[in-house]
Amino acid sequence: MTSQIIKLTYVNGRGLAESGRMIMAAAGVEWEERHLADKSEIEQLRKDGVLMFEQIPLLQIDGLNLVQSSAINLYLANKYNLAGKTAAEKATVNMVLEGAKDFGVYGTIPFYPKESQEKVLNENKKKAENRYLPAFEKVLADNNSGYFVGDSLTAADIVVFEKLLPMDEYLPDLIPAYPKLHIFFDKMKNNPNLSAYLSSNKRFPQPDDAYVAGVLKILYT
Ligand SMILES: N[C@@H](CCC(=O)N[C@@H](CS)C(=O)NCC(=O)O)C(=O)O
Repeated sequence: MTSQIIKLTYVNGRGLAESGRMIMAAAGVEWEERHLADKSEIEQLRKDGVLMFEQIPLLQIDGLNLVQSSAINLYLANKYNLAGKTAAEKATVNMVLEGAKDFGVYGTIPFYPKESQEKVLNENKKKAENRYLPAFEKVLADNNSGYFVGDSLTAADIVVFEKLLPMDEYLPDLIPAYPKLHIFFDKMKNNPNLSAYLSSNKRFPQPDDAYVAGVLKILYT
Protein backbone atom coordinates (compact mmCIF):
# COMPACT_ATOMS: atom_id res chain seq x y z
CA MET A 1 0.00 0.00 0.00
CA THR A 2 1.47 3.38 -0.96
CA SER A 3 1.26 6.01 1.72
CA GLN A 4 -0.74 9.07 0.81
CA ILE A 5 0.89 12.46 0.46
CA ILE A 6 -0.19 15.00 3.07
CA LYS A 7 -0.19 18.56 1.69
CA LEU A 8 -0.30 21.75 3.72
CA THR A 9 -1.10 24.97 1.91
CA TYR A 10 -0.23 28.23 3.65
CA VAL A 11 2.15 31.17 3.23
CA ASN A 12 5.86 30.97 4.01
CA GLY A 13 5.59 31.53 7.75
CA ARG A 14 4.47 30.04 11.04
CA GLY A 15 1.05 31.62 11.62
CA LEU A 16 -2.01 29.42 11.94
CA ALA A 17 -0.27 26.52 10.19
CA GLU A 18 2.44 26.08 12.80
CA SER A 19 0.49 24.05 15.35
CA GLY A 20 -0.52 21.51 12.69
CA ARG A 21 3.07 21.35 11.45
CA MET A 22 4.30 20.66 14.96
CA ILE A 23 1.70 17.94 15.57
CA MET A 24 2.80 16.23 12.33
CA ALA A 25 6.45 16.68 13.23
CA ALA A 26 5.91 15.22 16.71
CA ALA A 27 4.01 12.29 15.18
CA GLY A 28 6.97 11.65 12.88
CA VAL A 29 5.01 11.98 9.66
CA GLU A 30 6.18 13.60 6.43
CA TRP A 31 4.20 16.27 4.66
CA GLU A 32 4.56 18.55 1.67
CA GLU A 33 4.14 22.30 1.81
CA ARG A 34 2.77 24.70 -0.75
CA HIS A 35 3.49 28.35 0.03
CA LEU A 36 1.22 30.82 -1.72
CA ALA A 37 3.26 33.63 -3.24
CA ASP A 38 0.63 35.56 -5.14
CA LYS A 39 -2.96 36.70 -4.68
CA SER A 40 -3.97 34.79 -7.83
CA GLU A 41 -3.10 31.51 -6.11
CA ILE A 42 -5.56 31.92 -3.24
CA GLU A 43 -8.15 33.21 -5.69
CA GLN A 44 -7.73 30.01 -7.72
CA LEU A 45 -8.07 27.83 -4.59
CA ARG A 46 -11.26 29.71 -3.73
CA LYS A 47 -12.60 29.07 -7.25
CA ASP A 48 -11.62 25.41 -6.95
CA GLY A 49 -13.91 25.18 -3.90
CA VAL A 50 -11.33 23.65 -1.56
CA LEU A 51 -11.40 26.47 1.02
CA MET A 52 -14.66 26.22 2.97
CA PHE A 53 -14.37 29.78 4.32
CA GLU A 54 -11.99 31.07 1.61
CA GLN A 55 -9.12 31.02 4.11
CA ILE A 56 -5.91 29.11 4.71
CA PRO A 57 -4.37 26.98 6.21
CA LEU A 58 -5.60 24.08 4.08
CA LEU A 59 -4.55 20.53 4.92
CA GLN A 60 -5.19 17.93 2.24
CA ILE A 61 -5.11 14.53 3.88
CA ASP A 62 -6.97 11.25 3.44
CA GLY A 63 -8.96 12.73 0.55
CA LEU A 64 -10.17 15.63 2.71
CA ASN A 65 -9.77 19.39 2.27
CA LEU A 66 -9.45 20.45 5.91
CA VAL A 67 -9.59 24.10 6.92
CA GLN A 68 -9.87 25.86 10.30
CA SER A 69 -6.66 25.38 12.26
CA SER A 70 -8.44 23.91 15.30
CA ALA A 71 -10.19 21.29 13.17
CA ILE A 72 -6.89 20.48 11.45
CA ASN A 73 -5.22 20.04 14.85
CA LEU A 74 -7.98 17.79 16.14
CA TYR A 75 -7.96 15.64 13.00
CA LEU A 76 -4.20 15.18 13.24
CA ALA A 77 -4.39 14.54 16.99
CA ASN A 78 -7.02 11.82 16.49
CA LYS A 79 -5.25 10.26 13.53
CA TYR A 80 -1.91 10.03 15.32
CA ASN A 81 -3.24 9.04 18.79
CA LEU A 82 -2.44 12.38 20.35
CA ALA A 83 -6.01 13.35 21.27
CA GLY A 84 -6.31 11.75 24.71
CA LYS A 85 -7.35 8.20 25.59
CA THR A 86 -10.77 8.66 27.24
CA ALA A 87 -13.68 11.05 26.67
CA ALA A 88 -12.54 13.04 29.72
CA GLU A 89 -8.95 13.21 28.47
CA LYS A 90 -10.14 14.25 25.00
CA ALA A 91 -12.23 17.07 26.53
CA THR A 92 -9.25 18.23 28.59
CA VAL A 93 -7.00 18.15 25.52
CA ASN A 94 -9.56 20.34 23.74
CA MET A 95 -9.76 22.75 26.68
CA VAL A 96 -5.99 23.13 26.72
CA LEU A 97 -5.90 23.55 22.92
CA GLU A 98 -8.47 26.36 23.05
CA GLY A 99 -6.71 28.04 25.98
CA ALA A 100 -3.37 27.76 24.17
CA LYS A 101 -4.92 29.38 21.10
CA ASP A 102 -6.26 32.31 23.19
CA PHE A 103 -2.89 32.68 24.90
CA GLY A 104 -0.61 32.27 21.91
CA VAL A 105 -0.94 35.51 20.00
CA TYR A 106 2.73 36.50 19.99
CA GLY A 107 3.15 35.62 16.32
CA THR A 108 0.63 38.35 15.43
CA ILE A 109 2.55 41.20 17.09
CA PRO A 110 4.60 42.03 13.93
CA PHE A 111 1.28 42.62 12.13
CA TYR A 112 0.43 45.58 14.41
CA PRO A 113 1.68 49.08 13.51
CA LYS A 114 5.23 49.52 14.84
CA GLU A 115 4.14 52.19 17.32
CA SER A 116 1.62 49.90 19.06
CA GLN A 117 3.68 46.69 19.16
CA GLU A 118 5.18 47.37 22.59
CA LYS A 119 1.75 48.09 24.07
CA VAL A 120 0.33 44.86 22.58
CA LEU A 121 3.30 42.91 23.92
CA ASN A 122 2.82 44.37 27.40
CA GLU A 123 -0.91 43.62 27.40
CA ASN A 124 -0.19 40.02 26.44
CA LYS A 125 2.57 39.77 29.04
CA LYS A 126 0.02 40.76 31.70
CA LYS A 127 -2.47 38.18 30.40
CA ALA A 128 0.24 35.52 30.40
CA GLU A 129 1.30 36.31 33.98
CA ASN A 130 -2.20 36.78 35.40
CA ARG A 131 -4.00 33.96 33.64
CA TYR A 132 -2.35 31.55 31.25
CA LEU A 133 1.04 30.71 32.74
CA PRO A 134 -0.38 30.07 36.26
CA ALA A 135 -3.12 27.97 34.63
CA PHE A 136 -0.59 25.91 32.66
CA GLU A 137 1.48 25.47 35.85
CA LYS A 138 -1.60 24.27 37.76
CA VAL A 139 -2.67 21.81 35.05
CA LEU A 140 0.82 20.30 35.08
CA ALA A 141 0.87 20.18 38.91
CA ASP A 142 -2.59 18.58 39.13
CA ASN A 143 -1.87 16.04 36.39
CA ASN A 144 1.55 15.29 37.83
CA SER A 145 2.89 13.22 34.93
CA GLY A 146 4.97 15.88 33.21
CA TYR A 147 2.30 16.07 30.49
CA PHE A 148 -0.77 18.28 30.33
CA VAL A 149 -3.20 15.38 29.97
CA GLY A 150 -2.89 11.72 30.94
CA ASP A 151 0.49 10.05 31.11
CA SER A 152 1.77 10.51 27.57
CA LEU A 153 2.27 13.15 24.90
CA THR A 154 -0.87 14.71 23.43
CA ALA A 155 -1.65 17.57 21.07
CA ALA A 156 -2.21 19.70 24.20
CA ASP A 157 1.49 19.49 25.06
CA ILE A 158 2.54 20.15 21.48
CA VAL A 159 0.34 23.20 20.94
CA VAL A 160 1.12 24.77 24.34
CA PHE A 161 4.81 24.30 23.47
CA GLU A 162 4.26 25.79 20.02
CA LYS A 163 2.66 28.89 21.61
CA LEU A 164 5.29 29.18 24.37
CA LEU A 165 8.15 29.30 21.84
CA PRO A 166 7.34 32.74 20.35
CA MET A 167 6.46 34.10 23.80
CA ASP A 168 9.86 32.96 25.01
CA GLU A 169 11.49 34.68 22.02
CA TYR A 170 9.95 37.98 23.19
CA LEU A 171 9.92 37.44 26.96
CA PRO A 172 12.63 34.95 27.98
CA ASP A 173 12.28 35.72 31.72
CA LEU A 174 8.72 34.43 32.06
CA ILE A 175 8.87 30.64 31.76
CA PRO A 176 11.66 30.18 34.36
CA ALA A 177 9.30 31.65 37.00
CA TYR A 178 7.02 28.57 36.66
CA PRO A 179 8.98 25.50 37.77
CA LYS A 180 6.80 22.76 36.29
CA LEU A 181 6.22 24.67 33.07
CA HIS A 182 9.96 25.31 32.84
CA ILE A 183 10.72 21.59 33.11
CA PHE A 184 7.96 20.85 30.59
CA PHE A 185 9.35 23.46 28.15
CA ASP A 186 12.85 21.98 28.33
CA LYS A 187 11.50 18.45 27.97
CA MET A 188 9.54 19.42 24.85
CA LYS A 189 12.61 21.14 23.38
CA ASN A 190 14.44 17.85 23.81
CA ASN A 191 11.71 15.73 22.22
CA PRO A 192 13.69 14.16 19.34
CA ASN A 193 11.05 14.71 16.63
CA LEU A 194 10.29 18.27 17.73
CA SER A 195 13.90 19.22 18.15
CA ALA A 196 14.68 17.86 14.65
CA TYR A 197 11.78 19.89 13.25
CA LEU A 198 12.80 23.08 15.08
CA SER A 199 16.32 22.91 13.68
CA SER A 200 15.17 21.96 10.17
CA ASN A 201 14.56 24.31 7.25
CA LYS A 202 10.81 23.65 7.64
CA ARG A 203 10.76 25.84 10.76
CA PHE A 204 10.19 29.47 9.81
CA PRO A 205 11.76 32.38 11.72
CA GLN A 206 9.85 35.09 13.60
CA PRO A 207 7.84 37.12 11.10
CA ASP A 208 9.78 40.11 9.78
CA ASP A 209 8.63 43.19 7.87
CA ALA A 210 9.03 41.50 4.46
CA TYR A 211 6.91 38.52 5.57
CA VAL A 212 4.18 40.79 6.98
CA ALA A 213 4.10 42.84 3.76
CA GLY A 214 3.92 39.64 1.68
CA VAL A 215 1.04 38.18 3.69
CA LEU A 216 -0.92 41.43 3.52
CA LYS A 217 -0.39 41.59 -0.25
CA ILE A 218 -1.29 37.97 -0.97
CA LEU A 219 -4.26 37.63 1.40
CA TYR A 220 -5.63 41.06 2.17
CA THR A 221 -5.52 43.24 -0.96
N1 LIG B 1 -10.35 30.54 12.10
C1 LIG B 1 -9.47 30.30 10.98
C2 LIG B 1 -8.84 31.61 10.56
C3 LIG B 1 -8.08 31.44 9.25
C4 LIG B 1 -7.47 32.75 8.76
O1 LIG B 1 -7.78 33.85 9.26
N2 LIG B 1 -6.60 32.61 7.77
C5 LIG B 1 -5.97 33.76 7.16
C6 LIG B 1 -4.50 33.53 6.99
S1 LIG B 1 -3.69 33.30 8.53
C7 LIG B 1 -6.61 33.97 5.79
O2 LIG B 1 -6.78 33.05 5.02
N3 LIG B 1 -6.99 35.21 5.51
C8 LIG B 1 -7.61 35.59 4.28
C9 LIG B 1 -9.06 35.91 4.47
O3 LIG B 1 -9.56 35.90 5.61
O4 LIG B 1 -9.72 36.17 3.45
C10 LIG B 1 -8.42 29.26 11.38
O5 LIG B 1 -8.14 29.11 12.57
O6 LIG B 1 -7.89 28.57 10.49
